[in-house]
Amino acid sequence: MIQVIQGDITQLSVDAIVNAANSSLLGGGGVDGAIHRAAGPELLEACRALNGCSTGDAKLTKGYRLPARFVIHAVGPIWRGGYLDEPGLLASCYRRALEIATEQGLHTIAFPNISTGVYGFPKEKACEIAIDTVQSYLTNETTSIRQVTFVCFDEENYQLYGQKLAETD
Ligand code: AR6
Repeated sequence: MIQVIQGDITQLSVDAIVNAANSSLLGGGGVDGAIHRAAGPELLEACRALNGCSTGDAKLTKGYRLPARFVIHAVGPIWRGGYLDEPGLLASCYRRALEIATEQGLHTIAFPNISTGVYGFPKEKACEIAIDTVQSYLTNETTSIRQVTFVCFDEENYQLYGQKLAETD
C-alpha cells in the first residue's frame, strides 16, 4: 500500500524513514538537517563510521531519538540538466532503500522527496520516478514491506503525488 501525506518526516513512527543525504553522510540542511537534529548526536557518530555513500546508493543506521527505528540514508543526484543519468540515479537510490528495508524485514517505510530541494531535480519528473520505482519494486520483488509513505513537505510536491497516485490507482 502506497500513501502520501504532507508533513515532517521526523515525526513518523514507522520502521524506517529515508534521509535525503549527501555522499559524505555527515549531515547538511533540509530534511537531512531536520533528521540529525531530531535523532541526536549518536546519529552523526553512526554515520561517520559508514565512510560515505555513493550517489544512487543508500546505507542504514538506527533511528536513535527518532520515533522511527531506523534511518536509511539515500544519496540522490544533483540535477545538472538531465544528461548525467540523474533519472537513473534517483530511481537507484529509491530501489536501494527498499532493498535495505527488505533485508532488515521491515514493514513500514517513509520517503521524503529526494533531490527535489537544494539538489534541484525537477519535481514532476522526480515524483514520477519515485512512484514508478516503488510500485514496480512492490509488484516484482518479494518483500516484507507493507506500507510506503511519501512524505511531502511542500504543497507542490503534495499535489503532484496526490495526482500521480490517483492516476495509477
Ligand atoms: N520532512 C520531510 N521533508 C522535508 C523536511 C522534513 N522535515 N525538510 C525538508 N523536506 P533537501 P535534496 C523536503 O534539500 O534536494 C542536504 O543539505 C524538501 O521540501 O532536504 O535531496 C543534504 O545534506 C524537499 O522536497 O534534499 C544534501 O547535501 C525534500 O525534502 C542535500 O541537502 C528534499 O530536499 C540533498 O538535497
